Formats: sequence, structure tokens, C-alpha cells
Amino acid sequence: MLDADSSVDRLWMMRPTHILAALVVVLVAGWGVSAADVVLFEQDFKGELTDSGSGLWHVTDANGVLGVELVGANDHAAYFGMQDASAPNYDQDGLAYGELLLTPQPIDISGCAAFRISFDYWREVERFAGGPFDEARMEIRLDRDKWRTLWERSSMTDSRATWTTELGSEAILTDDADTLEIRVVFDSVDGRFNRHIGWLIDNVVVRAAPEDDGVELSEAWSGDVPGAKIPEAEDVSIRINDVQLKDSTHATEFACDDEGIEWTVVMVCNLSGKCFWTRAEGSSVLVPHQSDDEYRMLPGPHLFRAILRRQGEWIRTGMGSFFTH
Ligand SMILES: [Ca+2]
Ligand SMILES: [Ca+2]
Repeated sequence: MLDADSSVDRLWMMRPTHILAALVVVLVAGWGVSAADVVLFEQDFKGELTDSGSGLWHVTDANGVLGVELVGANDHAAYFGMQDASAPNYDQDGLAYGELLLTPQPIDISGCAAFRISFDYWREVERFAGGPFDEARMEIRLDRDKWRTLWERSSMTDSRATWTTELGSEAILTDDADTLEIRVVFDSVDGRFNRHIGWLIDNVVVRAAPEDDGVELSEAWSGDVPGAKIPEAEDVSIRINDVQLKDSTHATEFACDDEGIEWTVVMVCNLSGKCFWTRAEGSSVLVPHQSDDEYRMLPGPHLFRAILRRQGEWIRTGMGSFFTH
């Protein structure tokens, strides 16, 4: 490193044109470092992914996906779905769920104050205004901390079935973190209405952003509802009633006595907390223990969680338990 005196000496030895040229170089280099749109990472699925993803995630081949326009000649994208020759879909036996890590190595963000993520996506899922199903999420984590949902769409937002660019309007402060990882998650929540093409993603780009534009990661979120953003409410409780149906099978009724409940979504989970079946109705929900076309729950204890819309606000309960017969 030059000390101050010797660099001053050297400047005096240069001719004015050299000094001007040096100034231009310094200014351009300075702008380059502070420029907001320096690309830190790009994923276009032409190269290798170190993670093959879980569930139905895979990179499309040169034939693309029936019904989805190609992003470019011989282009590839990440797709959650099955490339059925006549009707691609994610209709499996039950829940369709998968995670795909988009960053082969953690992205080095140690020199940045903030960053912005943009990407292209194509989405066609079920339409249901009463609750979040067929969730498509982008999640990120800083310094290998816990995954946070950054972007989310579900059955509550109309599918556009066309390539759409998400500009990532909110920049996120790095908070002195050194690494950033990105993954995508698709969660059908239950096994119903899954004969849709699903979700594709391409051209994920991370750019440096000025600190002034940044918001804290906990504040940055773009979505229609739920996921990590629904606060857990301690002032609501769910009442459980065992009900015998006409055909002498059993059901459990979940009801909330709180006034102003407009929607109740009950998620039935196994004892390890994995939710595998969801039903949404008005102020109460009836969950049959046996259903010919869906699930036959084994007799015994189950866990549940409820998501409620109360006077326009979404809230969630903690885990509760109930018995099936
Ligand atoms: Ca691509
Ligand atoms: Ca569905």
C-alpha cells in the first residue's frame, strides 16, 4: 500500500493529461464499486445445480413443458411438476412438496450493504380465495441462519400462466452477513386440485443495492397471505367436538367462538408436525376421519394448526391435538 507522501510525489511527477486520465480511471472505478446493479449471482439453469431438489423439482430438458412457452431456444428452467406428455401436473397421491436450492455455493455478500433479487416465473395452480393452497415460495437465509420467506403466491392469487418478471422491488439489508443462499419451495398443502401445470422459475439474479433502499429481512416480504408472516395469536382458541356422521363414521368439528371469524383453515398434521391435509370453511370446519376420495386417517392422536381470518386479518393458532376413531 502506498503511503500518502509517496503518492503525492508521484502525482507531481505526472503531466496534466496523465493526471486527468488517472482521475477518470479513479472515478470510473469508484462508480463501479458503488453501482447499485452489480450482479452478485445469476442462475439460468444452463449449468449444473449441486442440489437436485426434493419432490418434483427438476430442470427442464430441451423440449420444455407442454403448455409453457419456452424462455428461449433450447433454454432450461426449474420446474415443480411432472412432464406428462398430454397434461403436465403435480397431482400425486396426497401432498406434493419439494425444495430446490438455487445457489450451488453460498453467495458472497460480504462487501454489500443491501441486495435485490429478481427472477422470472410461470405459475398455474388451483384457484381458491378462502385459504392458501399450492404455495410457491422463495426463501433466503443469511449466514446459514434459518430460512425466511421472501416471496410467496398461493391459490389466493390468480395464476397468470405466462412468464412474469418479478423485479424484487424491495432491497434487503445484509446486516453484515457474509453469505446468502436462495431456495424455492412448492407446497400443495393437501392432495386436492393438483391437476395443474405448477410452477417454473428461471433467471434468478441477485444485485447489490444501495443501503438507503434496503429494508430489514424481517420486513421484506411480498405475498398474498400466510407462510412465515401470519402472526400467532394467543387470544384465540379452537373448540373440538367429536361428531358421528350419518354413515356412522366419525368426524371432528373445529370451531372458534371468537366473533368476526370469516374463514377457518384447519391443517391436519402427523405427530412429527408435518401437515398433510387441509380443509377450509367459514367459522367452523368439519374434518371426516374417513374420506373415500382423500384420506383415511389412522385411529389415534393427530396434531392440527388453524389459520383464521378475523375481521380481514390473518392469524394462526399454535399446534393442538385431537383424536381420530
Ligand atoms: Ca434458463
Ligand atoms: Ca391444490
